[in-house]
Amino acid sequence: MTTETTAPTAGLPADPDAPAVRSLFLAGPFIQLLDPATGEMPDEARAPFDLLIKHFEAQGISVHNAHRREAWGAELMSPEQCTGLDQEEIRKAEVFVALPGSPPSPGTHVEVGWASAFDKPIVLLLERGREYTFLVQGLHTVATVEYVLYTDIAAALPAVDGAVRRAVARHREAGRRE
Ligand code: 5HM
Repeated sequence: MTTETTAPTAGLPADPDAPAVRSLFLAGPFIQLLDPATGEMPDEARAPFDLLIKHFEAQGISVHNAHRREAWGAELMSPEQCTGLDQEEIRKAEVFVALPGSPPSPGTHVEVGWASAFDKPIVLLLERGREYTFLVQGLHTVATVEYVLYTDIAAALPAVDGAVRRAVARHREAGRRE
């Protein structure tokens, strides 16, 4: 398990031999973060997504994220619209990164299931001191998973980069052995 204190240096790829990553799906809690008065995510709820999206895109990675796609709640899709779209985008993405949420995000847990069933390299961002369900804790026994324990997402960005790099490298290595 990676922590923000033992992280390798930032940047993807900082190591010239590290595998390049072209696309990524970023999942996380959505409905529970909408302000009932406005139907939109308040700034503080958007911040971790916004930070991660900008961080990955600055490295040339194409990021698919439903929160941004749906204008942070202002253009919320129907279940019929978003389900197939999300599944297809996860299928197409090279890496799946998720904040499973605490309290848990039901949609994100469905997506974690899809990503592991599609055999994607997975990075799970877990907030320190929170509880996560057994199948999230144990997902690494059935899929290529890197966990990042964080207190502050911004401080954890180098650890996130290291986890993405390792998940992709381990996945490619496993593919070569098969
Ligand atoms: O159950 P929850 O809303 O927390 O599910 C969030 C996850 O489902 C996100 O990762 C997002 O990719 C997907 N989702 C979506 O794409 C969810 C909703 C609302 O539940 C939505 N579009 N409108």
